[in-house]
Amino acid sequence: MLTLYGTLRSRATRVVWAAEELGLPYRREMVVFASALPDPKAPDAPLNTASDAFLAVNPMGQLPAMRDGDLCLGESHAICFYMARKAGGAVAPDGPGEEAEALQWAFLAATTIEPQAIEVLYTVMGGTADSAEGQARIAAAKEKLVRPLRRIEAHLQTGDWLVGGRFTIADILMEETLRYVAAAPGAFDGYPALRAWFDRCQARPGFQRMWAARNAE
Ligand SMILES: N[C@@H](CCC(=O)N[C@@H](CS)C(=O)NCC(=O)O)C(=O)O
Repeated sequence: MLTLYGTLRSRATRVVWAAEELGLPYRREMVVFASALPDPKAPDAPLNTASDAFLAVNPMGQLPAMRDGDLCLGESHAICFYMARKAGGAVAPDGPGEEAEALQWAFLAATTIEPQAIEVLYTVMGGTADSAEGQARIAAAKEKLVRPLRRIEAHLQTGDWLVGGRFTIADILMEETLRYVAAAPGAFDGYPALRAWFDRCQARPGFQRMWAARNAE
């Protein structure tokens, strides 16, 4: 059976949510961040991102990772596309056209949106969002997000989902990236269709199951 590695306090949320939505059987193996341990290489240390056993699966030492037989993958988007191809069904892109559209949204999320999303998240998590410097960082990130968010807003004005008129992994990958942006006050002000779609995504039973598991960690 396919194994998904990682604490849900990481981008493992998106691969677990995707597996849930795709109806793909999987087992989850907890991997914690090496940075959270006093000595990640200690013999009694829990499986962590610096453990040799984990590095054998993902030599980048990052979460999430996946093993399916001899296939080992890092990179959350690659894992989601692999699982979608394997599972098929309505949540997977259907055919080369839909797959390319889903990839288009996934690359937009990963390359253009995610750096700004991480900037917002780290500023908020670091507790500096209210400082002048933090506010400036968030404002700069939001400014850089105007073009992609307008693009998504315009697309969602014409339909409920990103690809194929139905919920797919494209929605998962985009929502999980924008979830970090949502930490900024008023992040989606001026983007009503995007806001409604974001809420629709989070109302999915698969998201709710994943979120409950994350909160239980
Ligand atoms: N592009 C990678 C990013 C992976 C990544 O940065 N993961 C974070 C957790 S969300 C991590 O493992 N950070 C610890 C580290 O980089 O050492 C993906 O989407 O899977």
